[in-house]
Amino acid sequence: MSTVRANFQVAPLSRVLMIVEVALPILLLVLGIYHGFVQTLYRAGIIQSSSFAGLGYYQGLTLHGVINAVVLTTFFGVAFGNAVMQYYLRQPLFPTVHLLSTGLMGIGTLIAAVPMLLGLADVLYTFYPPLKAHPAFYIGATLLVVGSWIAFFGWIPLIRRWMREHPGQPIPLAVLGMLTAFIIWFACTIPLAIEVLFMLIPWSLGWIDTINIPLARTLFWFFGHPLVYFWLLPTYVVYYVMLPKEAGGKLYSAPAARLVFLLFLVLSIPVGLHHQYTEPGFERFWKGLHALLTFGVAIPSFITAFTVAASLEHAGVQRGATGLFGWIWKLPWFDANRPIVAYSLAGLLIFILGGLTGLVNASYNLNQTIHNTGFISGHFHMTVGGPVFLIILGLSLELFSQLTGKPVRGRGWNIAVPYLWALGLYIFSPAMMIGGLLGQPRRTNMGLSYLDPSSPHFRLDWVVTSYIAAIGGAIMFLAFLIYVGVWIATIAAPAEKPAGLLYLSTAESLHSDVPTTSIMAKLRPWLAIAVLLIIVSYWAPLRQAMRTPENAPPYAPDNPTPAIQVKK
Ligand code: HAS
Repeated sequence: MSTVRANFQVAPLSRVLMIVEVALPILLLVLGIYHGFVQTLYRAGIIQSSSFAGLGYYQGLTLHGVINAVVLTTFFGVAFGNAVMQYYLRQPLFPTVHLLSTGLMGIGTLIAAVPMLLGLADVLYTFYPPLKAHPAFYIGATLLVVGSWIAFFGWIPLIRRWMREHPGQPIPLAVLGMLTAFIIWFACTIPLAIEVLFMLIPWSLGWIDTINIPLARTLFWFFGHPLVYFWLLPTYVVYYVMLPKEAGGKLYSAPAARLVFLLFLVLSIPVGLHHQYTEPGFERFWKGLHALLTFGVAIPSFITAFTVAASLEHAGVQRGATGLFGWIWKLPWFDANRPIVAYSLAGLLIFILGGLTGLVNASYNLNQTIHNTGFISGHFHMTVGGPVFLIILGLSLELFSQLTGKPVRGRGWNIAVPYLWALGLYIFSPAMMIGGLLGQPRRTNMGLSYLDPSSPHFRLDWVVTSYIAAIGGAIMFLAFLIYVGVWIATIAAPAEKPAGLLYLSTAESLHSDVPTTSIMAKLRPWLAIAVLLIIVSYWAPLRQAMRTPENAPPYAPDNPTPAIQVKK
């Protein structure tokens, strides 16, 4: 694997647009994280209303999920992709394409934010029916997605040009990682576009009265699970490309890393029915097939666990470690000048439990116990809320610093953030998971009678797990406040370097990279298998979902009765 060490000077327009791409979602995150924290307080009965701002439970939960899981991740994916393409391909972005892409994403976000803030879109980040939003929510979300597609389309000519100019070299690993992330994203947002354009928007505009819920949900989960790998792959790019170097060593195997990205391309999509095990209407065989493929998509993460651990061991040995586990203590856990190490290591430690609980979810029988319980919230906070979120926090600040030339201020505080967050998460998520195993639902606004000792529904065990989760939530909130403080100090600092000098540290590989003749240096065969698997796994379930009569009226969870929601 070739390494690039020189800085890359980002063009002035792209520099401004990239600042918007990293800073806007971090600003919105203040609202998103706050609403997560108040959820934990509300569930424990510490506050009576779900939000100090007086919003409804589902309204706050929608803001929390949409900002944290959709807006932040999409903006970061595009910003990091833009950085990776410019840095490794040594080419500027097309200015018009960049402007259009960031503009559409920003406008879409603002359009979707209005109905969410007005309580006209309490549909959660999963937004499938019978929950119904104002049309502006769907239109805004569509613009956000289209903007991210445009960024992706703009990278393709740059990659092709690089390949023409570098015959005999496989594309840089980071480029492959971001390319696979966006191919997965593009492919999985097509069924979402079908659902939104042909079902949800006409329904919310009142052109049709009822909607086929199983079909809408199937199209949503066709998108919804690959989505999580769109979130995860930029994190894996950092673990493979940047972390080994920052930790003081080399990547153990570039070919293994390439295989991981290609396996995700093949296996990320045909697994969505594992979110629908409990739903009727699908023959068991198809749920079983999706279960099998879900175990398949865990394999690239297992390969990652071993490859990243081997790379870290190599780094520890380079730093003088001896013995079987001596490398662990030699890693620069607390080096304030290498914050990406702290953000990565904390994330990896979280992902051990986050990933393993995914395997529990994937098991058809175990899923019957934990589906729709707090266990699921425990799982996804240790995945998207763990490694993914921490890499987004760590790198957003770093990119902002490079794009503005301002040094990161409060470096010691900065590296405290991931460890504090991990501590809070290791309290919050297991409490949610245990609560889930005790039958506690993942969401609730039904009066919380389990908190009331005089109620026949009183559940002391749920009270205890909710309190522990609130303690974890408070620690996570504190970590985020420190992070915001570091951002404010950085923004206030005067620039010390020229603005827009991009630098992404890049590890060499211990094992030589693949030759261009290798199947691992080609995309087409993997794409062909991916398409085949999607057709095989989704053909029958989609037909089975379409058999269901279209008969469901909308439902508003925060406000179930008003006439605006139930069309007469
Ligand atoms: Fe998941 C539900 C199965 C991974 C996110 N998942 C969700 C939801 C979200 C989510 C958001 O099968 C909720 C959706 C909703 O709102 O309803 N998930 C899996 C499986 C995996 C998995 C099998 N999920 C993720 C990732 C996510 C994510 C990644 C976000 C980024 N998930 C499910 C299922 C459901 C589900 C069911 C539906 C449940 C239901 O009933 O509703 C796998 O990909 C996980 C594989 C990962 C591993 C871990 C590898 C470990 C690593 C760390 C190594 C550590 C090192 C440390 C090297 C096997 C890489 C070294 C040591 C030092 C000392 C430094």
